[in-house]
Amino acid sequence: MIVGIPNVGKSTLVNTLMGRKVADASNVPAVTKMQQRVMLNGGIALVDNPGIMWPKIEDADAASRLAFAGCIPDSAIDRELVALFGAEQLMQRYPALLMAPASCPSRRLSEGRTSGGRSSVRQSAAS
Ligand SMILES: Nc1nc2c(ncn2[C@@H]2O[C@H](COP(=O)(O)OP(=O)(O)O)[C@@H](O)[C@H]2O)c(=O)[nH]1
Ligand SMILES: [Mg+2]
Repeated sequence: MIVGIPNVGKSTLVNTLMGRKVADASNVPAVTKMQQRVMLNGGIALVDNPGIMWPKIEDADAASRLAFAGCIPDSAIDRELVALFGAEQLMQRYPALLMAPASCPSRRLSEGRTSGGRSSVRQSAAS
């Protein structure tokens, strides 16, 4: 039985274990509408399920974290506010990772400019 909040990879796990696409998976929540049972080789049953959520989320931060994680459909959230909330969380929790060269386009850009005038954006756009 595969159970969890929406959009965390339950159906993808089923497909991976089966070695082929048997369940719809998507980067939006609430794609799996019904329970789906499939059999693995060896007689093990896998049961994919629609995501489950708390009936009522009273804590505003918890709701925002769930929204930022993609558990709540876009039609039910203010995308700009959720994005700002998420950016703030990431900056508070992972400042070093955000500033690492591989994850910071503005830093790559400035590095490109100081090393001979050809920015990495121009290079990748040309390739
Ligand atoms: N980065 C990453 N993305 C994943 C992983 N598993 C699933 N996804 C993506 O997460 C999104 C939701 O997957 P899905 O299987 O539909 O989630 P479900 O709603 O829990 O069934 C899809 O865009 C998947 O491609 C994973 O292990 N890593
Ligand atoms: Mg699913």
